[in-house]
Amino acid sequence: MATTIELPRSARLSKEVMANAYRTMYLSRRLDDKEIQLKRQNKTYFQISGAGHEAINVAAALHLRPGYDWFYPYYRDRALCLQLGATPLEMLLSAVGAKEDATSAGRQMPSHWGYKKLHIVSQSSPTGTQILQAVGAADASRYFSVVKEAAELASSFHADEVVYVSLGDGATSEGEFWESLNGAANIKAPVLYVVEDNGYAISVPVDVQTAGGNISRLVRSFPNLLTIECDGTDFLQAYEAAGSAVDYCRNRRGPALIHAHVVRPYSHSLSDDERLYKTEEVRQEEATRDPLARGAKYLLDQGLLTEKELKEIEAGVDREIREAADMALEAEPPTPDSVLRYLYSPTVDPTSEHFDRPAKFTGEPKTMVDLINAGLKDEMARDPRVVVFGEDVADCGHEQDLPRVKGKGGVFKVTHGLQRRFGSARCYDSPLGEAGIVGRAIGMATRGLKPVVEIQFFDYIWPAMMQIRDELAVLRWRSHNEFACPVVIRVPIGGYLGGGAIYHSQSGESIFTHLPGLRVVMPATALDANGLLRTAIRSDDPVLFLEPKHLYRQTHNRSPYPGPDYMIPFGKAKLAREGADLTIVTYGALVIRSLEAAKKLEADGVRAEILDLRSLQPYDWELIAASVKKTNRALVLHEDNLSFGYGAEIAARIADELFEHLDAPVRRLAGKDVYVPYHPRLESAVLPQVGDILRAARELASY
Ligand SMILES: Cc1ncc(C[n+]2csc(CCOP(=O)(O)OP(=O)(O)O)c2C)c(N)n1
Repeated sequence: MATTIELPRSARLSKEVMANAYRTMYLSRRLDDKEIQLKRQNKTYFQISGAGHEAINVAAALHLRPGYDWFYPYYRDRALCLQLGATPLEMLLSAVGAKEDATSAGRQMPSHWGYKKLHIVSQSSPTGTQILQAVGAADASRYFSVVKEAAELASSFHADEVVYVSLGDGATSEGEFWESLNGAANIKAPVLYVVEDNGYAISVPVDVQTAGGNISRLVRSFPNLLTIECDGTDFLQAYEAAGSAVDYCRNRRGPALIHAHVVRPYSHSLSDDERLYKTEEVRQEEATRDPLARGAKYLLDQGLLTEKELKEIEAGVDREIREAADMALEAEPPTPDSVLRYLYSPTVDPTSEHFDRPAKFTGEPKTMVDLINAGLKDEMARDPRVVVFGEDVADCGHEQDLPRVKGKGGVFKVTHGLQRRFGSARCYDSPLGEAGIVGRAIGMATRGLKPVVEIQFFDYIWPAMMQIRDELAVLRWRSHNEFACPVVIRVPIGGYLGGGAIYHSQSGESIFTHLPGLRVVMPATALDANGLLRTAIRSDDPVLFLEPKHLYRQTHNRSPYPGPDYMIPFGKAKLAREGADLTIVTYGALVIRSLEAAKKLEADGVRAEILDLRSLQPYDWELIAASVKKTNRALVLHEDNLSFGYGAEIAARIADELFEHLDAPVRRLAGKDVYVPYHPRLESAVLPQVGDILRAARELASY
């Protein structure tokens, strides 16, 4: 029987490829040097280098396909980006923060890569967020391969595409790394992890950082994960490793992780001096492993290049960098008036008339849960890109058991029946990890899907905060509209449950309305929930969709089904009650309580006007102003804590812009500045009650 001997891949590399690889490595290093020089001349504002990481970078890029595969590179990946097709001029335009900077138009620090045409997704500074998004991008790949109608609408999808993500040894300590490995290994996501281990995270040595000092040892037992440890400063070794890992991912066998040992000769960044924490011996030993010097020596030793040819390559690169630097220094800076551009979609405006669609009612009145569920079903039927996942949202985690069980569909049953109707590819349980839910959703949305994810309780949204604050809300703005991630996050919120206590009754909407780039809505009725959810899903911005869970199954806020096209624009409040004597501005669970208080106020001859904001960011200033101009008195009311709360913003703006119309100070009534306790008597003492509203309104009316 014949035996096939697999030649090492590197043995098949031509002289041209080797010389070209060296050229990219040298280009990357000299670009770092140029940026350092420019920074020292105060012509740029920040520098962080890829020095020492060039060999593994170029080796990996040679096995990957720009504009075909997807990339989530770490800030040291200059050589990878160059090898994929980014140009020295593009990089130097980032360094000077030029208007024409392709990555961010002067908004991000340099080395925060992002080149749409190459599928290099805009990167941020948090050291672990990119990893979960990469799993999301790979999950999108899985989705497209199963839901063919969605694939037809995708801007780019290839059945054997790979998602590259890199990180440092320090970043492997982030929870998001471990969360991502669990997720990727579980679904066999085609993610190529490259851990570029230069032995330090700023000043922290890897043996202080990582148990046992070696990340490969820790990750080896993940099922479906291929791990390869290599010397990432040795180009040929790195090339072999990357080849095997990429093949593994392309063949859909699972994720692969390359643990590449590299060096970091230029300190952490230009703000760091490694001599403060590295001994001279360590520095000298690292210098012997410099990939650039090793690469040049190999080419000469093997006779692949002569000294002269090497010098010619280097001289060509030096010239190219000089020319690029001259051009970058001439480039126009961004204009100050551009600074607010692209926080939101420039083409889809969810506050516009387009999102104002009338209801066509049918059937009996339904609860808020029913009409959110109906809205999800409508949207999933309308658009194959709508995908629902989160903790417990599926009917049954074991699909084969579906015929024999009734189905769960979320702890509040809001997603009940979605898996059964649309299949397990379109509605599924995620692992219990909120950063993972949002991070993966961001990766999927970047690729054109419309994830509508659930965070089980608002109280548990915090692990996802980094993804929401630093990624979800920011991606479009930081990439100057090159990338977007219009995810909808549904979140049951709030108290008045009696027994919900500290960790099932929290509010905190103002923390999110404070984030530019994020839309925040909170309906109080079944009809509004249905109309606003459709708007959220069809808009092109990320939306935090807050569902007051106390209102889920009430009878007072029910409505017949309004039809599959019913929509309410964002930023439009509802006049919940007309009045002439004072304005109550509120939302969520306090709308019904205000209405009850208003009825009682009638007995005093006071007619309260009640505005249900519904949409918290943007909010309906026009209606607030019109109402306060009419009543001359304003009470702002919410369930969340009083201090630094949502009402402070509204009250301040009324005081500021409507001062001449006021006959009394602007009043606020809100939850006490404490946590919601378990016993219903204690809960009632913390959250505003009808009696409290009545008292506050009477006081204000008689001021
Ligand atoms: C979440 C987060 N925490 C802290 C920082 C500050 N910081 C920037 S780089 C860095 C060290 C990263 O080390 P490593 O992952 O090993 O990458 P290296 O810089 O060594 O290539 C730290 C702590 C950050 N950017 N993000």
